[in-house]
Amino acid sequence: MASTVIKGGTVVTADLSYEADVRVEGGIITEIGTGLTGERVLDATGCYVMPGGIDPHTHLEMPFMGTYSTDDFESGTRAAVSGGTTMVVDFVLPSQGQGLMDAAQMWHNKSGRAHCDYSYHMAITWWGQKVWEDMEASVKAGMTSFKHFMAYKGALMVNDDEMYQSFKRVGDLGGLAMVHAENGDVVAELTAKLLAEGNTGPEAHAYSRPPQVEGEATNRAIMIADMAGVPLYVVHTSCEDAHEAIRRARAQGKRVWGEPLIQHLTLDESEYFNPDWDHAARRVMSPPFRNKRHQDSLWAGLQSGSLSVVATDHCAFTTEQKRFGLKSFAQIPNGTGGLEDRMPMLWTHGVNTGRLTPNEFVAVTSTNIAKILNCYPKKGAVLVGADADLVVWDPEKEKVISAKTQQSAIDYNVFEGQKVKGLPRYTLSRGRVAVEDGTVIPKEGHGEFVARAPRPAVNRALSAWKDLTAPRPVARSGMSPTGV
Ligand code: DUC
Ligand code: ZN
Ligand code: ZN
Ligand code: ZN
Repeated sequence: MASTVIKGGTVVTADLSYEADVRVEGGIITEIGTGLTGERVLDATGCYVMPGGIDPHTHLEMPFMGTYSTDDFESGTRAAVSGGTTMVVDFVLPSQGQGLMDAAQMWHNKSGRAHCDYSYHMAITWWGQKVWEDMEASVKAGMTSFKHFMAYKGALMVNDDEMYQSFKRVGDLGGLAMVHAENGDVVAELTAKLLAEGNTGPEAHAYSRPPQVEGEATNRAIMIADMAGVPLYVVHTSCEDAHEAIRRARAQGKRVWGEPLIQHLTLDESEYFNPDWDHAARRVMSPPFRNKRHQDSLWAGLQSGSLSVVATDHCAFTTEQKRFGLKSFAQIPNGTGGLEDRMPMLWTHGVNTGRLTPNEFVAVTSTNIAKILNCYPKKGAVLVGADADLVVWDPEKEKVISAKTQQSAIDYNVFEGQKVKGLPRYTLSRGRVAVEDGTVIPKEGHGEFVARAPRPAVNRALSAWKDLTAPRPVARSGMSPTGV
């Protein structure tokens, strides 16, 4: 089998930086050392050799708000590898009444053209016996993480009773509970009020989903997860209010993780007040962009370790699709792109500014989520035996982000005009060179599904609620005090 050697670079992992060559054969890393030779040599002089990025939050070709997100598994994963990301985790979204495995089959049918590996989270979009049963089949098929929408009332939202029952089931199956944490009832009230007052433009979007709706829902989900005894992953943590709840939970020993998006870290709410309607509408996503106070909180969370993962929520709609909402911001399809730009933007604004070390960069773009989702060290590692999902990162390479040169299939880029420094020289997907000197070498269908095993051992929250071991007086009903 032909071998490739990445030569002359500095290996950078979440733990260590050291000079070494890396040999790749048959899709995996077979040797790390000095003076290695191989049939093909990739020059990594002056570069960092890092685990390829993992974006755990994408919506490719997702049916949503009356349309489908425009980037599919083909253009989406082409954009991913272009920016140094070698694995995406997309959300299977069953329609109302649809079985989970039925929906997963639909996602398998869409993902056949992927250029890099992928996995799925399962969304719990409705609740019933069929869902309860299918959850076990989902875990057996390697889809062990279950997302719950606390917003999108009347569509995707689940109520607290359903969420508690589902969380308990996830815990029993050794899975990971996930939430989109916004109080959907309050969002619906605020949206109706704003529209009734004549506030129909995209700038009203941010007012319909203030930080409080996210802080409240995040805290509620954490408490429900604690009572259900399940670890919790909070997607798109955008504000201090949500971060505060996550920080507190972690300090109490709860297994809770927060995921800021590159968009929330680098773009702020002033975007919605741009007089150009298209400009503002293209940036409508949920949660909305926040102000600097919240951005500072997210950066501090990454630096201190209270926030664990940087993702994108990549859900790209064209300008034409955004214009569905010309008369009402509530009809603007929610979502922005970012897959291609996450790594260069985080390097530029995180590493080049001194906020993050290169090792911390690897942790928050790849290794942490590989561990949380239980696919480490197959993914997220530079180790012999690991998948050769690698990025040869040139810290001196620069570009100006532009829709004209992007891989994504939409007609604009929310980071348009931003100068980034730090880009892939090579991206390898299971050993295959997918980017060479910054140019994508496409191969549709190269990507494979990554199944993930459940993990019962870590599946217990540590709060007093669960501590029923101490002897306590017994009440007449036979129950003892809860100890809370
Ligand atoms: N938020 C978005 O902006 N788009 C997709 C779904 C979501 O929660
Ligand atoms: Zn969401
Ligand atoms: Zn503009
Ligand atoms: Zn999302």
